[in-house]
Amino acid sequence: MRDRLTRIVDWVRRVGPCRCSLDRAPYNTGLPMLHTADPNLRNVAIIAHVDHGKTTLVDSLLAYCGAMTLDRNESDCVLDSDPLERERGITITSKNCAVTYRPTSGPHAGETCRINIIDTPGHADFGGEVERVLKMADGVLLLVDAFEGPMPQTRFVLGKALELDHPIIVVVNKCDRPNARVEEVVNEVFDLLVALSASDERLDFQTIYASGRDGWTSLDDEVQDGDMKPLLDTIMDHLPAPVGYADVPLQMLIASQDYSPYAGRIAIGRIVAGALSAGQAVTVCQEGGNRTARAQKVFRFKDLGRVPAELVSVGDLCAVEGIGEFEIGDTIACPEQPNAIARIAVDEPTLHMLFRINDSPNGGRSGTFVTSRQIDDRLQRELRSNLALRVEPGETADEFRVSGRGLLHLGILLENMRREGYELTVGRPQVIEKDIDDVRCEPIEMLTIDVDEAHVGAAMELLGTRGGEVQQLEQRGDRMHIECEMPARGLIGLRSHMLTATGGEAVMYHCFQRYAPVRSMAFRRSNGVLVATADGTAKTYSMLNLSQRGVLFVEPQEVIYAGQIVGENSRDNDLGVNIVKGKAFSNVRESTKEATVVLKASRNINLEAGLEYIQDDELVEITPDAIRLRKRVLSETQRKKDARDQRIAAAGPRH
Ligand SMILES: Nc1nc2c(ncn2[C@@H]2O[C@H](COP(=O)(O)OP(=O)(O)OP(=O)(O)O)[C@@H](O)[C@H]2O)c(=O)[nH]1
Ligand SMILES: [Mg+2]
Repeated sequence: MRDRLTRIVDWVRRVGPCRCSLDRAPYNTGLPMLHTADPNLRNVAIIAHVDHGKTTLVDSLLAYCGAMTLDRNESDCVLDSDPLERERGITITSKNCAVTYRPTSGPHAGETCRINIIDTPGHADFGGEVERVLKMADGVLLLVDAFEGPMPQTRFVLGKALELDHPIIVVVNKCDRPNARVEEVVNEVFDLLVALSASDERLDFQTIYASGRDGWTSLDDEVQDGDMKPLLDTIMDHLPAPVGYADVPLQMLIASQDYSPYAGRIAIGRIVAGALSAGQAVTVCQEGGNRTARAQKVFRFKDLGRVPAELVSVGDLCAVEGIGEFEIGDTIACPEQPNAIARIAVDEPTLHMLFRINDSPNGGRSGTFVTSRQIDDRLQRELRSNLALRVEPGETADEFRVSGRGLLHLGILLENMRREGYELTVGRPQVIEKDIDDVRCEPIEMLTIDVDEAHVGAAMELLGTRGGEVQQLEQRGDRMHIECEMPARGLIGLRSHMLTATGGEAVMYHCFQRYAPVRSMAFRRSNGVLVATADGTAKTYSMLNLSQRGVLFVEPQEVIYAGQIVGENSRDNDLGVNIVKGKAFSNVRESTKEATVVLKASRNINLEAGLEYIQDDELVEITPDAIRLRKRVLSETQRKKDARDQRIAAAGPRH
């Protein structure tokens, strides 16, 4: 018996949780068929490109099942609960929730069914988050905007779902849009599945037409009315119930986490084998070795929250309190047979940045955490939940090389740190190159741009200057849709230029595609900067004069230090300026009448704009109350000396 159990556990461990499906039972292992854990349970992840309406649809499902009341006049999604998510209108971390549903027809009529729902972020930079939570699901809802159709991130997340062989329900969402192209979009999804080499079974997908915002779903593309019942029925009828062995030692894969000020860290994951009861002694299998602990409280997901459970069985998702420190990817197992499940692997980062202490003259004025040790601790904490992040030591003890999936990925981390009271300076984002077969390669991204016809020329020209290769150009409604392959390097700073070139009309997204040999192309900002040469407060008198030379980034009376970037020069060279000089007073009465002059508005530099703007010799200073740009070397004399040395070195030795 023990031998059989060991074989079963070994098998589950080898293939991982997502291979445990009825049709791929381990026949050739001589083991019995896996049995269904709970026939009325479903675990479903919602995946899509950014803004295709995932969270809005989950909100509607929760409201329909009575988990909450929905205020349709409220534009924010209830599930996007983090302040930063509400501010930006995007999902940053995936969320677990569950609905209880009683079908009135079909095989489950009259039974109480439970559906665990995992809402995922759609932005490409949070792709790592999607990759790991997909392991908790048995099937996916692939949402596609009825106008936009499949976009780069649709391809990425669908590829990940196919890798795990998850059954798919395609939800054509936003069918209420006046320019919806429902039939074409379904065909495009089919083509995408073919391009991703999906099996015949996956190509035979069920389609639902929906408007998550208006709260209806339908099996017929002609019917634009109803409620969420068709979708819930389709989930129950077309997605499999979880399967697994209940009578084997416990294995739970930690795929996510939460935090409570009372209970500390909470592990969230799926019971892959066996069952977990509250108060049970467990072993946490970690990379560095095993550790015994007690699962003090165990919770099931219910509505928007969690409810305590005595026992959670195989196939279910749960949250566990009181097991102490853990990492995402660890396994909670039973102490008698502590077998770890293969760790969750996510794609590599594509961008890195230098994080360093804030050593500018203004440093330490508004932040609480300013030392390199505090920054290091915070980054180490982030690593536990942010699987796509990497942190390596920099050249000095005050620097860290932080790598992530994109500018937004690292930008959100910096914004969170800033709000928590950290101060730091960061360098220019750099793409991560790698050697493949002795050839230096750089990441290439797939960029899509939707723009009105009048601005196509300007958009294409800009793409050309940044190394973009247009793959497709087609008319969609009254707009043009451009698909283009572009080195990730060319994307840094592209958004603001694209918006300027297209009069704010362009909507663009990008997603990692592949690595390709480095193309020798350097992008420099076309304008130089105005750099302060003295400490003090910015004076309106100087600002009036300087506004002739370019656009200023600072406000009157702002505290300035020498080496701070105070504006953009209208020419291509950097210019030292004295912005702190006031008007000299004298005893002589001026004969000219004071004229009323109006100072041009300054350009507001936010965190992401700052990161996209700076060059290699510049830094963004991030404090809880300000974002400033500065030169890495603050002294003008030193900068000139360094530039001269560089010129001499570049010219080579004299003969
Ligand atoms: N017309 C229309 N708009 C919708 C519908 N569903 C969502 N939206 C709008 O689309 C925008 C994005 O909705 P979200 O639910 O936040 O999209 P999401 O896919 O969760 O976005 P991320 O999590 O950031 O990837 C919001 O402005 C919604 O109001 C719909 O059915 N019809
Ligand atoms: Mg969302």
